[in-house]
Amino acid sequence: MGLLTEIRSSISGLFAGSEPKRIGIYGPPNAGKTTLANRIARDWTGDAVGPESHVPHETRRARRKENVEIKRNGNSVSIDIVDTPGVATKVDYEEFLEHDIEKEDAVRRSREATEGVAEAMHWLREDVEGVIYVLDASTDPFTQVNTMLIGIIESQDLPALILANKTDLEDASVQRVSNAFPQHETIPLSALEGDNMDEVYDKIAEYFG
Ligand SMILES: Nc1nc2c(ncn2[C@@H]2O[C@H](COP(=O)(O)OP(=O)(O)OP(=O)(O)O)[C@@H](O)[C@H]2O)c(=O)[nH]1
Ligand SMILES: [Mg+2]
Repeated sequence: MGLLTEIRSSISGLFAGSEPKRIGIYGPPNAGKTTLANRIARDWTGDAVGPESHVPHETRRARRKENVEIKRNGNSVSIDIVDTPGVATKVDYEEFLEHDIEKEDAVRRSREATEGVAEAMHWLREDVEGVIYVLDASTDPFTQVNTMLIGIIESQDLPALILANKTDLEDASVQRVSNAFPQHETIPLSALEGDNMDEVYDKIAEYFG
């Protein structure tokens, strides 16, 4: 190795440990991904990532919040959070019509959401180094899980933290979510109320630190 190459590689070695990890927040539409991304961003940087909405497919392009530094027990872990559009098997414009959105707007939204899903899948294969998988604990996990997404996570061997969100709702069952992912640990939370965020941050540090 030439001297210059050697110097360059030792310099990049110095910085390798402090490079933020790119963590994608994945899951079905309406699970609370943006609510969670905003909570994490607000807790550690003071500003939000994007708008939250009860209308599914609110997030239609992936959004990134860079360099979020989470401090845990004297250590700190630096992550870029990528909030992705909800991954559904298909995006139907009629879904939007139920939310009082005009047809033309609904068709545009469903086209954007479909492109967003393809983009989120692409990032999962090419760009993301860890996954936070958010499910709505108040509905059946088997209707929410996308097998293609799980397949990519497994084949890329990405560290994946499974979160059972919306535990504040009466119908929430964390057990149902953890039964759907027997090989993983499932962490309960309410992104909306901010319940159990300490454990979520501990796990983020443990999985992605
Ligand atoms: N009760 C309850 N509602 C929540 C919670 N987290 C999110 N929500 C609500 O669920 C709805 C969807 O939240 P978002 O954060 O926009 O969901 P998303 O997963 O980003 O949805 P898309 O961008 O459409 O894929 C909103 O009305 C949120 O207020 C929670 O912990 N408890
Ligand atoms: Mg969203």
